[in-house]
Amino acid sequence: MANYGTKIDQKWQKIWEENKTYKFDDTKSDKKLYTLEMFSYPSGAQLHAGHWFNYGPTDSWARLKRMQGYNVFQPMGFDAFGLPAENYAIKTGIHPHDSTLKNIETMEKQLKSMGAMFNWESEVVTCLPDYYKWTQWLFLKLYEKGLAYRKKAPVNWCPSCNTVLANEQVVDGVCERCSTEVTKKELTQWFFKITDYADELLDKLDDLDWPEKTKSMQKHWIGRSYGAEVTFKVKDSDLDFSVFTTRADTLNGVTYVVLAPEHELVDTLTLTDNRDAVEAYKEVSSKQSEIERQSLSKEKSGVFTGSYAINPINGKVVPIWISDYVLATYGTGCVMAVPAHDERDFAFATKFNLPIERVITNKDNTDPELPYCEYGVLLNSGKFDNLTTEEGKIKIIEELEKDNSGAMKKNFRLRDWLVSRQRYWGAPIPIVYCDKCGIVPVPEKDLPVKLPYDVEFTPDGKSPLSKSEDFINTTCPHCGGPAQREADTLDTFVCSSWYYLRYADSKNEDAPFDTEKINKILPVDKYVGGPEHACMHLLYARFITKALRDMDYLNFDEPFLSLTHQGLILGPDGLKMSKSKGNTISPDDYIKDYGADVFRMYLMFGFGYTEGGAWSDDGIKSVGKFVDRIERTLEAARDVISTCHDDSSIKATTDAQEKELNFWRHTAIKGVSEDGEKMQFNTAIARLMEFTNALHKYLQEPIKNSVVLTETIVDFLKLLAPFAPHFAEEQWNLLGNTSTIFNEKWPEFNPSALIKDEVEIAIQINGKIKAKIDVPSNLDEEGIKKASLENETIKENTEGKTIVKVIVIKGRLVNIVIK
Ligand code: ANZ
Ligand code: ZN
Repeated sequence: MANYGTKIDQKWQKIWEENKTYKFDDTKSDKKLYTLEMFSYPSGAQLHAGHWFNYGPTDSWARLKRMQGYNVFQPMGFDAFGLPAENYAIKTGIHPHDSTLKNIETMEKQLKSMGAMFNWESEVVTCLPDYYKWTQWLFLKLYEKGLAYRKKAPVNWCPSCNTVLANEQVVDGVCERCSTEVTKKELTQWFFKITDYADELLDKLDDLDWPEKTKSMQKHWIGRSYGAEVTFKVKDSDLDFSVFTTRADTLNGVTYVVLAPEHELVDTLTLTDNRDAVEAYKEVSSKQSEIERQSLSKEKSGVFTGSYAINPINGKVVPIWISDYVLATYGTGCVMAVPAHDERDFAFATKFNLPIERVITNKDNTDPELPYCEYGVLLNSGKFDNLTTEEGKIKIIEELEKDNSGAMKKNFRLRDWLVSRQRYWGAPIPIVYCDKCGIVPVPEKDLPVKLPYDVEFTPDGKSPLSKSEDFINTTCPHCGGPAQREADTLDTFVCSSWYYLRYADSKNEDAPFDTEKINKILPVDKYVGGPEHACMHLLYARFITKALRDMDYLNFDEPFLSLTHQGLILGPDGLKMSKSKGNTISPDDYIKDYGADVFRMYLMFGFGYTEGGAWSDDGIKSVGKFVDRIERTLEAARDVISTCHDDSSIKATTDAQEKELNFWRHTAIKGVSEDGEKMQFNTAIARLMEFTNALHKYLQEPIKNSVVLTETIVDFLKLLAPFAPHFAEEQWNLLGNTSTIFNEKWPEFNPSALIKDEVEIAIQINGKIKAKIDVPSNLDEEGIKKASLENETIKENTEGKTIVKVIVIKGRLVNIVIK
């Protein structure tokens, strides 16, 4: 095997490091390019194929941009706090701090073996005090601005991870980490007020160069709907409550109202006779997940409170029920039920024999079957009859506004971000509770609030830090009296919500970052990572950027201008890699055999970057052979060049051969530049393969032009360099160059070289292709006809037949009609 393996890798990695080849010049403001890959969790001790697929091709992209004159910043670090590291520690019995730092060391080594242009001098590790000090600072700033607050609320609880979860971490009713069914718990917790930014988070999505699917997932998650809040008075009482509806047009069709079982008025509205049933129902529904409760197919259940409400539009009296299909946390926690025009209300009314009143008909006045959930024309709606539903909605809200019984209202699905975690391995929340002074933020000068090392961290539902006397007991920063520290730690997504800012000024000891500095380096121009963070990390980071902007710490609106999700590399069996299935691919073994470049190039050539696919050993073998072939070809080329120099004579090739070589050279320059830019690495590498073939063919010619040959391999190596950095650097060096190829200018293609002098013509007989021939592109119709009929295959096929007609389509096709 050729010697482009680990030895060459290490040689160049060392030289690049010593020469600081990839150092980012932060004094230059021109053509800065911040390329960022999602940093990894150091939970398992190994870098896997997925990391490689994220980092390798992105690095190639960044190298290409560098050669195009960009000043590239490509930092790397570790998302080191959080459940994965803690669970790993629990499994192995090693303290999370020790195992994490050890894993980081291993992963750093592996990452370095990739030979990526990472700016290691800007590394961040989120579990180290010099980082989490500033995560705590961020918390304090949000607190100062009223964007961090504490409240008692029913929260998602994972009984297996023994901690609360943010809404975003509950997927289809189960914990996104361990798939355990999530339950509800009433707890006092810290929240970040991300809902303050709901509108902007939604509206600004349109400006971003992000995958459409990710944008639409975020849009849906934020879930803005326009509707109305309508107030119903309780009959024989001075109480009232509001419902949120997107269909105010149906107000005349309300036949009952429903409160969520957790609604604060339920107890007051429940009459003595109904109390037992209501209590029993509340008990049962508290055990259900939101997903179960919202399921359309679920049999409807509920109980009557005994009280009635008054419809503000027509004074009609309707019963007040409770049911679990109404969620406490959405809208106002109660709905006006319109069984004629809403499926769930229809099912409920049918089951409990409640009246169903049609208020919408088709535009052509044919009464559609109920429930009818589309738009149409109003009827049974008094003075609003005959209005379209769209007009009716507006008119009815206007009517309600007159006596303040209703108003337009925007509503969001997005909830505030719950950031407290009852776990050990996270940044302590910098808050102190004092009997006298209440909630007291830790002053900035006392940061970091250090995470103590000696803590019993096996999860049991209580915050591990609460069991550490030394940590918990402190003095109040305000009055100096005895006080207690907050025992919860921060959701690890808080750590990762701002790491891309810290990279730009990672050594700053006086501040999280210098505003002037980061305004120069940020926003991130290209962000690459998995799609699984659409509604978590990517949303949180956008929120934090906007919040810091509003505090004047930065001057940009969005953290990540352009986003790409790499696909998933599957095991050879086409299934997701997992240790239990035994189908994982360990990059290290392959790198030992093939070197980092072949591994990286296979990932780029074997898969669509955003698609991924199943690993194949044959695939990497064939890329290995390709690199072998390049090496042999370049060696042969160098031989030719040096013998020419020896006898100091420049041999000339024929025009046609040079033209042919030039054609493939410029086709490759164009293709690699355009496809590489779009991260279409597989087709970019295919262009390099064609180019290699052309080079190889040219070298078979008896006479060669060494000037042309030299120019050509210089371009070839430049085009290859982003994809096989060590190998290309070595070959560049063998050509006698002493400085790095990555300081070279990217070649530009010459459009005139792309015009081929010959064109390929397909020859058909009675419409079926029989042969293909190359003819000069300026050959006239007669000439093409002649050349076609002289072709051997055509001669054989037409022998003894009558040629009725010959149709020539210039530049493409000849059709011979025979009988
Ligand atoms: C009356 C009505 C009539 C409704 C009709 C729909 C159709 P989106 O679009 O998702 O915002 N709703 C409001 N609060 C709810 C809660 N806490 N739990 C369950 N359902 C709730 O949905 C808004 C609609 O969902 C509202 O409009 C309300 O039902 C229901 F023919 O009000 B509608
Ligand atoms: Zn105090």
